Amino acid sequence: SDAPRVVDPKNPIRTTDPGALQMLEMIKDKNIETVYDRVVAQQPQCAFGYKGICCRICIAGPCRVKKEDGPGSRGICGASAYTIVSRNIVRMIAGGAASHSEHARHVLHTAHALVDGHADDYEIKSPAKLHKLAEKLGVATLDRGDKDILRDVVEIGYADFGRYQDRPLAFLDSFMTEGRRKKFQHTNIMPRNIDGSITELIAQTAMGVDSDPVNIIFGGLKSALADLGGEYIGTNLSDVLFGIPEPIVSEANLGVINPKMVNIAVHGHNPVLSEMVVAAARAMKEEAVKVGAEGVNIVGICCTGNELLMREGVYLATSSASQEMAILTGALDAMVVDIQCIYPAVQTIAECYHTKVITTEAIMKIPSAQHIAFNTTTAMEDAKKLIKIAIEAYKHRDPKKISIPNEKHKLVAGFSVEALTEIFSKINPERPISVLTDAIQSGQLKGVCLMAGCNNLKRAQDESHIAVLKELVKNDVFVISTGCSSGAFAKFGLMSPLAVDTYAGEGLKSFIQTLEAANPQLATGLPLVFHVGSCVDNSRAVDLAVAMANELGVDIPKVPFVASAPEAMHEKAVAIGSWCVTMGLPTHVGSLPPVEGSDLVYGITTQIAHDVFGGNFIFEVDPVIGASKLLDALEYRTWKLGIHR
Ligand code: MSK
Repeated sequence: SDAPRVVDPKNPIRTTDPGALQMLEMIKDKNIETVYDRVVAQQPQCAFGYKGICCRICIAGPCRVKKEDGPGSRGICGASAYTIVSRNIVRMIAGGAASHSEHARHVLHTAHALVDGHADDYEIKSPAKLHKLAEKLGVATLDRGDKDILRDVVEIGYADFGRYQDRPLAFLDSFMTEGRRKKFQHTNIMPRNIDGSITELIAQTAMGVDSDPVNIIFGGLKSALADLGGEYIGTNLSDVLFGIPEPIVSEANLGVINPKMVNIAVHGHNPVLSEMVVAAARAMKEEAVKVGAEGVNIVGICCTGNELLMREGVYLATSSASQEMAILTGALDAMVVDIQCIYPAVQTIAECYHTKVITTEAIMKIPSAQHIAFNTTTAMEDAKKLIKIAIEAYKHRDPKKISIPNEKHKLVAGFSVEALTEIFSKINPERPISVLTDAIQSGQLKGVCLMAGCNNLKRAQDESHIAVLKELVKNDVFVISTGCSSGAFAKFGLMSPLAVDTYAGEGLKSFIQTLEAANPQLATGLPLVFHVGSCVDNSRAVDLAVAMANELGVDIPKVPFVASAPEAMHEKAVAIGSWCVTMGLPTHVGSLPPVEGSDLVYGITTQIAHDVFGGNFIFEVDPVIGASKLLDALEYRTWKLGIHR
């Protein structure tokens, strides 16, 4: 096998997160298996799978491309490496699009139940967002009640899932530049619905259907855009129901787990349940006090954590790869999970402690974990049940098992595009986004980078996120972040205003200081990196790129805007990266997806994509080199805009 051994046996420590490292030290003699052990045990990983040249689409296989030519160079049906690699990778896009869209569908169902009077625990928290959204979608607002408006918006959302007429996805089309709209139509990748795009892609890549890698990849890109449509539904309707994020102070890393309180981790992605858990926790403080605790402490993990951090200031305990660590503190009384990125192993570890793992969604159960079906009609009642289970578990804590890392950092989060626009508007109320584009045109900033994505233990956890960020900010790039990339920065104290002085280049520092001076109401100051939300909130980054394109009078491929997922892992990250490319963004990925088995597919994603869409993948596992390639891409774009430095 020539699969790269990604874990150096001499240095098997797979995290750089200071909280996780402390936790591992605390449990080192306890013989507890974690993800950091399992990734080592998986080495070396399968070379065929690694390169994407293992085909398991029919049960004549698995077929593996073993040779350069001859019968061993193809699958039993004759499928070439390029067909196998392209089919495999686009099926990952389908998985990602399905995940984001199911999340969106749940939020949509909740909004639908609210307007129909079946979700009394919810409300329209941001009528302003509703009206803005309605206007974008062409829904009339004059002399209409908010629930009536929301009903029409929800209908459009549902139509986007199943539209059969030849019209584009409203929750995508309405947010695009004219240039992107035309490009998607012209390349035949504009989806007309979400469910159909995903189904079509699975059918297209079934045994004996499409073998043309270019056609397969374009089918994948259509699903990637359907994924973005799902993200737009998820983000916008969550803002309507739970409020538009505004700058908010909080703390992150395992030290936010409080030994004196009933601790409940909410983990996954969907705010529909977790927002209720936060409200129920506030209402049930006295019940916690009755068992000797000081109250109920909700902490977040992964993107459920990000959703609550952005809107409620809930502490972020940790991110994806270190999720088991929260249970190992011995002071986590319950872990309430919804969907996506939840390791089944959390239950195995919880069984060594008093911690209750509770699943809540019909499509997400873990053997031996408790399941409480969450229902929007009985949302508060369900949330209270969950809190009661945690309070009961608190009584069974074993004080000898409690060891909480002292690692935690202050942070400022909550930077929706609306919040950023508001901040910029204090300098230029007429054209707020020009504050950002003018800073780029004057050379104060080099451009903007979206940092997104997961943890992937092919390199030590968070190492690449931190290294890429430090290179970018040192070189005056304005960085926005989502998902577990945000989690990394928050846990390391890099989402704090204090980090600006230490890490920002002179241009970025002066830009942030100018914003702070114009916004004295933001008493906490502004951070080094701006948290724009969870995985679905990558749609906010597109909103910012579109606003910049409109301000500059160009299409997105000309905007000095790049993206990076230094530790991409999930199928959702494959979908996000793919639509970033169609959007015209140079997109760095620091963990190689399985495309190296076909030079043709590799070339399409890294080069030909650029000719067609103006964006392309930059696969680079070395984070410093990856960052320098992003800086080159930004420099090229500023030069093309006529900005000579
Ligand atoms: S949680 S998809 S590991 S960012 Fe959104 Fe983190 Fe990636 Fe899950």
